[in-house]
Amino acid sequence: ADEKRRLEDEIKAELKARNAVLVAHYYTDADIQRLAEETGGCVADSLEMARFGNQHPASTVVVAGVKFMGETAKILNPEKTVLMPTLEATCSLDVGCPADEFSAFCDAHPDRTVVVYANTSAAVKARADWVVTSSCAQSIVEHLDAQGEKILWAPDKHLGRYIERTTGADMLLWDGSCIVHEEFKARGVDDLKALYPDAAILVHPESPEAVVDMADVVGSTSQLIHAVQTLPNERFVVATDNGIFYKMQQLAPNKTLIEAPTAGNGATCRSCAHCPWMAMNGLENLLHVLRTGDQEIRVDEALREDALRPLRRMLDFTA
Ligand code: CIZ
Ligand code: SF4
Repeated sequence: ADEKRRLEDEIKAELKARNAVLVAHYYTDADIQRLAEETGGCVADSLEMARFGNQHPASTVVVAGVKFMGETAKILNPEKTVLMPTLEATCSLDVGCPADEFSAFCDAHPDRTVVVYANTSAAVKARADWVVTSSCAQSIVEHLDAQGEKILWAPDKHLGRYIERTTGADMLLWDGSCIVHEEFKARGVDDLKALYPDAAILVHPESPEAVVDMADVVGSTSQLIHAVQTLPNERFVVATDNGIFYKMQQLAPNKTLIEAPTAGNGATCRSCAHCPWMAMNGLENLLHVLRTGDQEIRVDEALREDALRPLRRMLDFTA
């Protein structure tokens, strides 16, 4: 505990000395989220992280999350230094959508408007017409569908399928998935529902369709947090990365939160629904990058300009 305290104090001092701000995702470990809050940074989803980093006057933005979030910060803030605790923190959606294969897929379907999820590399974004996050994907696809556009969607097939069903848009889906959300099991959720009939089921749409179908609320991280604060239920079954419990419990201390099962028999698995890449953000590597300037995000300028266009569209649309 003393050691942790020492690390935290040193990180706080380094953030000040460097004119740096810490921006953390809801899925990072509680220590990191707490530190972001205590130092005037923010804890947010990827859309809010992008906005916050963009508006904050600090000259260095430290992004605790996964690589695409750091890249997005750099694309929006080329004049700022963007550091991450580790550049090794990636995402199965990003890894599962290599830019060359994706580009060939787009070439094969030139009649479609290309919409990509924020969880992609700068090179994939550069090929897109629109970038979306799970909090704005539905309204952006609705907007495009209303204009009669056919959509090519990448990379998450579960989120794509959900949006296709809710909007009725014509969507061609890339075959990608999140290794965390993909593991939630409908059978397990069903068992919990029998045990706690009064509980509201909250599901992130990166989860399999059968789990999404059982939800009382389907939504992005910020929408699920809002649901815990506003629904009258005392108990919630939550199907998303368990890093989110820190913020949910902080904002709704009297509610009981239960992790959705990643096994079919209703057993909960304490460490299953936690992204291994988000978990790579720790106090020690955070302090190290603040001291050394190591693990800096760099994006090629021509690529940056191409990736900025669809990102700007999203930010302007949601402004
Ligand atoms: O699963 C992720 O990486 C999410 C939900 C990102 C986001 O949009 O905040
Ligand atoms: Fe990617 Fe899933 Fe981890 Fe989010 S939780 S960063 S989508 S692997």
